[in-house]
Amino acid sequence: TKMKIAVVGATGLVGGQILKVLEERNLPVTELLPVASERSVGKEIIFKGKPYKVVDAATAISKKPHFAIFSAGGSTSLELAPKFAEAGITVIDNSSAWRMDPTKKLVVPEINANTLTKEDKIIANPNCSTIQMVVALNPLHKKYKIKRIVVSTYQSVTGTGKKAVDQLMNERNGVDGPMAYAYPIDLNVIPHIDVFTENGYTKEEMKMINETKKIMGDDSIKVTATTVRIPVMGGHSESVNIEFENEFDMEEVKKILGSAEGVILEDDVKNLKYPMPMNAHNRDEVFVGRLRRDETQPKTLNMWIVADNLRKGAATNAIQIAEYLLKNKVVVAN
Ligand code: A2P
Ligand code: 11C
Repeated sequence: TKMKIAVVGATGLVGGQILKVLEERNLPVTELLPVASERSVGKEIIFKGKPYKVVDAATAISKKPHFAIFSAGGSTSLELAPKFAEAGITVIDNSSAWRMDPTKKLVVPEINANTLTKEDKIIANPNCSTIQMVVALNPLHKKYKIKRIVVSTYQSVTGTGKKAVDQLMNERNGVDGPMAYAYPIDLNVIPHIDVFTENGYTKEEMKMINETKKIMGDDSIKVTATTVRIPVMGGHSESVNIEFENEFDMEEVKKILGSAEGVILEDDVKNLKYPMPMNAHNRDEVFVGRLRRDETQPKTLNMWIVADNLRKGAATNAIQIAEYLLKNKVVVAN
């Protein structure tokens, strides 16, 4: 089989992870079309030991790849994704541009890839902090039905992009440089991710609220969120309080999470085992631990969820969507 794939935003932080995950996994990529802005055209990218030159979007479209994985920001996606789609190319988009569009599917393969058809030419990849939460919660929702989720996040600077990683490292090294955030991030905690909206919540918080309902296909789930940036690189962490409709059994919860697709249960406090971004870094799975009953309220569970936001939160999830489409012959490589 010959499979052509365009990576739009190939020179960015998520783009780099997409290339890395593509090299590691088994997609039969025979031709890569790295796309970036005009200023990067002609730049060389090494993929599977072979050099590829960065091309512009029009050149990539003319080569008719089977897939285009986008990670170049919302406005680039709004402009370019329809052009790829019109040429018959299946777009998997990492930006927030199409996620809440009722005509587009918002997909986490473990949960709802089975809704995808040949008609879906632009497929939205959810926000990183949403993905890791729903991967862990959906199997419990199926069993006990979630009523309400209260989540607080501890998010890696890698979620912001290269500029933020540089800000953190510059501060750590005592060097001046451009600021990705309104405040220093090293030795600090910033309760502000993405822009503030009318209701006082940030856009990141509203993404967690709205995307969770859409992915799990249940508008009755109540979600409230506080999203926070911390000086960490390896992944996002989340403290999650979940109230169920039905009573649960803790041993059964552990069994469900222990065998859930894409989840690794790391819950052994006697041996100081719990998920941390340091360990989740460069892994494709979602790590869950610190399971305990909320003793202030019935049918309510506390847990801690960690994942590499650039992997399962972005690159890996997008590539798993492509893998699903190929495996189920929704997209046919020839
Ligand atoms: P470039 O490197 O040429 O600016 P990050 O989020 O890490 O900053 O990365 C953003 C990615 O999106 C980069 O690869 C960037 O390319 C790419 N990009 C930005 N604007 C466009 C555009 N108009 N068309 C294609 N790619 C773009
Ligand atoms: C962050 N979650 O960690 C953001 C990054 O909607 O895809 C991803 C933003 C998005 O800053």
